[in-house]
Amino acid sequence: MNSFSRGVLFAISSLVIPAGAVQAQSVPVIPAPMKAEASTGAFRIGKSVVIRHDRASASEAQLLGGLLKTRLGVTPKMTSGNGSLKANSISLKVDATLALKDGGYRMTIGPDGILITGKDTAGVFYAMQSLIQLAPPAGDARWAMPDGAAVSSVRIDDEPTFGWRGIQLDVGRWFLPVEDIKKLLDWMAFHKLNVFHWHLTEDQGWRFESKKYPKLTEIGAWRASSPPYGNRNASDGKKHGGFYTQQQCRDVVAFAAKRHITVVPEIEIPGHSSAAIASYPYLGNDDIPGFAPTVMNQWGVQSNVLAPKEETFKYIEDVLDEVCKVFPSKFIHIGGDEAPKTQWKKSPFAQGVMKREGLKDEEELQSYIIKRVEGMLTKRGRRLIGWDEIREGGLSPNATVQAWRGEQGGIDTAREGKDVVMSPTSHMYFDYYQADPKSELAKGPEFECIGGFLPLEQVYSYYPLPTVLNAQEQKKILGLEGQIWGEYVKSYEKAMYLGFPRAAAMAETGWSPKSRKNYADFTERLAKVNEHYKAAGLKVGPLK
Ligand code: TNX
Repeated sequence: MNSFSRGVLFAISSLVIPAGAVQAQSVPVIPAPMKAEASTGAFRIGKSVVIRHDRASASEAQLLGGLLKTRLGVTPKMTSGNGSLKANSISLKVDATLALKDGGYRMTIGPDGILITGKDTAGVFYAMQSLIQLAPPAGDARWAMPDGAAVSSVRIDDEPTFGWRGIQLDVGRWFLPVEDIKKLLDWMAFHKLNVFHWHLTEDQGWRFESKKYPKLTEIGAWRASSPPYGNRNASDGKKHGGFYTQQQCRDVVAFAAKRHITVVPEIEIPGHSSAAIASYPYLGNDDIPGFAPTVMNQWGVQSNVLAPKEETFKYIEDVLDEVCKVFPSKFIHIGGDEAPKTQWKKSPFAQGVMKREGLKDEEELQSYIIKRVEGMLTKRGRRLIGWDEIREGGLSPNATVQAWRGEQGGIDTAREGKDVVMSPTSHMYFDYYQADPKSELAKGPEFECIGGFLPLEQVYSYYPLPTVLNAQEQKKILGLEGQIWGEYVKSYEKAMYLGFPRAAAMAETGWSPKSRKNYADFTERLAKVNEHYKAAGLKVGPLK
């Protein structure tokens, strides 16, 4: 259908379809709301608009005020209100009796005012995000009109489908400053995403300040050289690094919390640990020939893994203690992926531990380590989440598994009655090419990706509930998470180019009822949502 016939169709349908019967699909919001009924007229948001809020919604009102200030040039007046429809007002309130899931909301937009009722403060916040998407983009001339910008009348009932709607960002490979993290968090919030999985340690860099182990950042946060875009075997000869102070991490946590995003930190154990072992060589398998750990300058799976020494366990416990004090999240991610067993095979000490503990192979040694780490987290009231390799050698009693090598690890975990987050490479790896690699690379070496091919439609097509699971087992699937691995992500701009709009496609799966999902309709809404990206100067990937 060309845009002319679409226009005609729209004109006809607005004549013949009575108000109230307009399909939810036509509301240009991503993720698509559960239910949306458009009606006639509009509310105009102008400089004189008032934000009325109950006590519970004070923080949300502040944020809405900030969003509107960017658009109107002035901060709207704020006042307390009991949450009834008032002329020229946007009213916010929480009503825990609302018959919607947590995070759900009802929003009525009409000429007489806007009324937002959240099941909780998250619900109020999500309604605001829908409102912002329905309004013209920041910088649009309509905001400067005498009466302000019009937002068409609609009534929305909305709630999330999955509780875990995440993005993982790897800052171990390339450090990104706090300001960039905050911008990403704002764009996640825009699409109602609620878990920021912050991959803080890698072979190529340690990014979390430890007061007890200062060398982790004095040494571990820096590498001598990196592969440049365009030649993965070469070296740019430039020192690279950086880390977040605990204060900065707390600041990010608070910023995220206001946006109803939980920060789940990841500290990699026992693999992907070259930077930690380079900082404190005693943590590694220092009894093997040729042991000489360094912060790595190349990508790929590295052989350095933590040694199963009591001193190492003490170190892990100390670091996790600091991590738990800074990050209040229920879940702490301990990595667990890609830990080669070569060093343990060669290390007399590791072999001795296996004998002492009656472990039949190195997989069981890995499992022994993870179980002890789980104990450290349980003691602190936290839960362990790790990549699906933590299943090997036996899964810890209360562990949650993030499936990445396909869905199988997630399926097996759910069958054991344990929780799962789905991130299969086939659909959730946003570090893969989103368009033909040749055409991407033709735009410049900075468009290089690690490999793979994951176009938008494939992300959209994913559904994280494998049909081989029964209803009870499916309940163990907490949700899904898109991965922005960092090898080829040197900048915020690249992270956003790879992350969006694929994160928007994932958000719709995570939030909207399955029955609302329709790719053609999604891309039509995305074209409108892209106006918001563009207005903010954001360059995202292909929109189809
Ligand atoms: C595998 S996924 C890794 C990462 C890489 C990624 C690149 C996972 C748990 N480990 O270390 O960055 O592939 O796609």
